[in-house]
Amino acid sequence: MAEKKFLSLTDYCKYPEAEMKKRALDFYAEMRRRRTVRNFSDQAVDRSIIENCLRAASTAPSGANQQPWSFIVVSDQTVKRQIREAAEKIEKEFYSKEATKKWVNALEHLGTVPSKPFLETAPYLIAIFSQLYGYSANGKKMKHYYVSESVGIATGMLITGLHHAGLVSLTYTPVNMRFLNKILARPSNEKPFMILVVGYPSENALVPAIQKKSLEDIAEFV
Ligand code: IYR
Repeated sequence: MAEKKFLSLTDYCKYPEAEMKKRALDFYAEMRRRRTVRNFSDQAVDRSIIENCLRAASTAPSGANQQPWSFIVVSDQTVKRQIREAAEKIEKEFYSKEATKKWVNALEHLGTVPSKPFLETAPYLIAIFSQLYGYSANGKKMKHYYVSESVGIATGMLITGLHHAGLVSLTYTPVNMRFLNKILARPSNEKPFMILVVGYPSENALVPAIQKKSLEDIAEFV
């Protein structure tokens, strides 16, 4: 029999309206607790937690369902050190260059500096790559659609899943990340999207005193 092209939407759950309101509010309460953390503990995290968060991220919608992402999970101490060394080289230049002065000023309230010890302390660095193009079954180059949107959505879902599981993360993006292709032996169709640093916060972790914009400031109902 030919494979079915469409299936019934059997997994959809319709909740009573009161329950929907509670779910939306509860989810907001959980999400507003999420903070980007730069002070990590070296406490190990069971790999199965990361695996299931990645499975959750992999359910993200993507252009033409091409799923143009690769998640390289680094826990090896030597590889983490290599990533730290390469990243700090980029950061030293970033923080000292005249060309990025305005940008560096805009970051002042975050307290970021060129030194990135979390790249060695945190148990996992998830290097996320965008597949700019793919390959069809016969080895021909295949265009990928809406790559940055797709990878951004999957990354957002990963960040959400990790938070939901009880971990913290840092979206880390040095200005040039091509060194990741070399260190992690990724093919040239893969462009580094970000490093997601994952683990537990250190005991005395501090986060910047910053606010999110209000609903009125970000949304309009027309
Ligand atoms: N990559 C640098 C600079 C930096 C850039 C942005 I945009 C930030 O939100 C935070 C930092 C660093 O991580 O220090």
